[in-house]
Order: sequence, then structure tokens, then C-alpha cells
Amino acid sequence: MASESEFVVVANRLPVDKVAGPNGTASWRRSPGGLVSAIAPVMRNRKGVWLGWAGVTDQKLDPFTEDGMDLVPIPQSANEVALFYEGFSNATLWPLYHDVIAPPVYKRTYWDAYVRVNRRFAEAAAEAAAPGALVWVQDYQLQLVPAMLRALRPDLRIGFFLHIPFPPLELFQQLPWRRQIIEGLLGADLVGFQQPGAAANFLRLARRHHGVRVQGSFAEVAGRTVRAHAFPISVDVNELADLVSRPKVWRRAGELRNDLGAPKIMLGVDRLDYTKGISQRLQAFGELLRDGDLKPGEAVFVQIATPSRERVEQYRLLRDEIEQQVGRINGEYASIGSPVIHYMHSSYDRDELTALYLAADVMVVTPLRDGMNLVAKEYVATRQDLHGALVLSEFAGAADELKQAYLVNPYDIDGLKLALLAALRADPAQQARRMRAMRRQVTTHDVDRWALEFLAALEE
Ligand code: GDG
Repeated sequence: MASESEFVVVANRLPVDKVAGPNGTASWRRSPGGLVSAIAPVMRNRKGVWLGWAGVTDQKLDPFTEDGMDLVPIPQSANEVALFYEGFSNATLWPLYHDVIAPPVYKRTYWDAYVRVNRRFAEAAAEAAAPGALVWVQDYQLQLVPAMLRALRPDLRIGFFLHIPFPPLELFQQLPWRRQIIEGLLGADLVGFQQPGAAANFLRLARRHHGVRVQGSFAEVAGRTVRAHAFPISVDVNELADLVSRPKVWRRAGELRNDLGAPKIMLGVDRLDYTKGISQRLQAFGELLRDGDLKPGEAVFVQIATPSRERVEQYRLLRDEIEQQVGRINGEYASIGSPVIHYMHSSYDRDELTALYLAADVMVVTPLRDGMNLVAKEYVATRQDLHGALVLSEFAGAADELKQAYLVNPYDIDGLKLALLAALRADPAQQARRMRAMRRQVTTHDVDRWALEFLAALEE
């Protein structure tokens, strides 16, 4: 199987998670998310194979087929997870690429592990790809793979897509290994970004530091042409429509409204990450209560904070900070049995998440920086009823497309307070107008279209 695929996806994680059964048995569960649903059909049509880590350390697993997809597990040791994944990927690149909201950690041991693991992925891809195959490498954990793979297999068409922002030159220059990263990406034929500005940042760096000739969105590298272009990712609109069509989901939304007991519900859904601006939105909400613009009981805030990267120091600190803030605001304004903020540090299934979207009057998405933000698009995709308002940060990629949202600068707490109030108090006709316009954008630009446009550009 592994030597003849016409289409190879390379991502840090496989699209399935290994789940342990009661008596030592193991099974695979498809991981949720638009990326898997977008790529799965393409994989089936093109005899595809997916290379990625299976989420278990120090185990060499054989290739297997699951849900019609051929999967090749790439092993990682516990030490590599600590240095490559938690280290270089999430303590160095993640903060650097998100406006240095947290200080990036530059450690040579992290870098060495990043090179080692990227090489392992590149070698596995070189082995799995048929002559002239299409290889699609995903995200910031694997930026060296394109060049490493090209050196091994110059016959391949190599695409790369970055799911997170790409920083301006002034920040990127901090990185001690900046040259290697740019060279790694320039190994691709097509480098995809969420926003045009990110593609421009990348081309500017390539020109400045690598003497590469750039014309429009094309860079000339050693007789080859590399294209850098924006392909804004989206959500699986059909899957969400199916969830919304289930009476059970609407029943649950009604129950949630009932249990929460307030006339208005505000909702945040995020991985617990310092890029998401959770603290800013809670501060704004708390100040509205303090100022008397909102009365306790008039509106509740539901914040789902999905556990994330819990072994990285910054994430542990963030959790403490948010939980203290929730405690302070509830301590001040809640009454017995009626908290003003419902904070949940856990993850939910798609049904429950959809019910929450349907129950929410105001969806609050306030990242300080975000490649796209699928939660904002999911909310819009589920609101077929044209109810609800979206408060959205200007610094999320999604703001390029969702212009009828209540757009905010999340650093501007006063502006955020005004936007929350405006969204809460908007009349239904105005809300419907905004929602209809946003729905037109999301339903015509779903994740299938994203995948097809990227692959068409790669094949050009
Ligand atoms: C990165 C980029 C870019 C959340 N909680 C639960 C749950 N989720 C789902 C959401 C959504 C996804 O996770 C989160 O996607 P986002 O786009 O909001 O954010 P990141 O995880 O940071 O994603 C981002 C994205 O990649 C794609 O390119 O948009 O900018 O940072 O789908 O619904 N899903 C379930 N339970 C939960 O509790 N099932």
C-alpha cells in the first residue's frame, strides 16, 4: 500500500485517535474537525494515504485502513513530543506566529528535535508517494518537510498549507533558524496561507533574506517557481446542516436555555489558548455588570474552554488566570444557584456544541490573533433561523469574510463592551440581515471548496 499512492497527506496528527478499550483493546475513533471531512473524500477518490502521528509515544504501529482511509503512523518518542511538539511547535513557533502574545522560547534542543521529526516525516512521504504524486503537507509543525522531500523526490508536486498566521518580517527575524524555515517552505510548489497578508509576509522574507526573485505571488527559486497564495479555510456546511436538522439537537438547545434561565445567552467556545482573547471578553462582560449596563440575571456568559497543551507552561498559567477571573466575577455578581459566568474546562461532542450554538444569542469570538477561527464560521453555518449575533475580532482571519459581524479590536475593552451591548440589543430584523449576508458567504465557501481550490492550484 505504502509505495504507490497518487495523493499523500502529511500532517502532524492522523485523522483518527487511538482509544483504549476496557480490557487492553485498542480502537480508532475519527477525530472531529473540518480538515478530516474535507480531505477524506479526496483521499478516497485519489487512492490517498495519510501520514501522521497516532498520539501514542514510543510505539511503532503498522499502516492500517480506517474509515476507507489508508493511514501510516509515524512514531514519536515521549522525548520528541516534549521537544518537537510541546517545545519547538508550541512554545517557539506558536507564540512567534501569533504576534508574540506570549514570549517565544528559543532552545537549540527544541530545534534539533524539530529537524529530526520533520526528516522522519519527509522520508516516510518519499516512500509512500507514487511517481509524480501530489503531496499535501499541513501546518507549522512540518515546515521543513517540503524541502527535505523535494531533495529526496524531485518528481513530486508538493503543496503546503499553514493553518495559523504567518508573521511580519519584523517578528519572524527573531527566530534563530529563520533561514532554514523559509528554505523548508520554498521546497513546495504551492504554499497556502489563510490570508493574503500572510502570503505577502512570506514573499517579502523570501526576497529579503534569500535573494529570491518575486513577481506577484510567484517566487523563483533555483529554476523553479513557488507560488504563495491565500486559501481561507472553512467549515463542513453539510455536516452542520445535518446536525441542525436533528430534533434532538433543538430539544437540547431548548433545555440549555431553560437551565441557564436568563433572557440572553452569550457564548464563547475555544481551545484554552492565550491567543483566543478569553480574558479580554470576560473582563468586558464583568465591567458591563459593574457599570450597571447589564444586570445579573439579564444575560449569562457560557465559556467552553477545551483543554489544550496542558504540559506547556504558558497554558498552565493561562488556566489559573482565567479560572481566577471567572471566580472573581461570579463572586461579585452571582447569586446562589445563578452564576453570571458558566465556565466549562472540558470538551463536548458535536451535538452538544451545535445545541450551544443554537441556544446562544451572542457568539463572542475575540482572538488577539487567529489564522481563521472556525468557531465563528460554525456559528453562522448553524443559524439557518437567522437569529443570533456574532461579535468577532478584527484579528481573526474570518473577519475578512464575515464583514457583517460586530467587528472588534479585543485589546480595546471599551469598544468590546459597546459591541457586546449592541449585539445583545440589536433588533431581530437587523440581526437577520447581518446573519443572512454572513451565511451567503459561508455556505458558498465551504471546506470542500477550500480543498478543491488548493488542489486545483497545486495541479496547475
Ligand atoms: C487552527 C487555527 C484555524 C472546540 N471545542 C470543541 C470542539 N471544538 C472545535 C470547534 C472548531 C475547532 O475545534 C477549533 O477550530 P478554530 O479554528 O476555532 O481554532 P484552532 O483549534 O486554533 O485551529 C485556526 C484552524 O486551525 C483551521 O485551519 O481556523 O485559526 O488556530 O471546529 O468546533 N469540537 C468538539 N468538542 C469541543 O469541545 N467536538
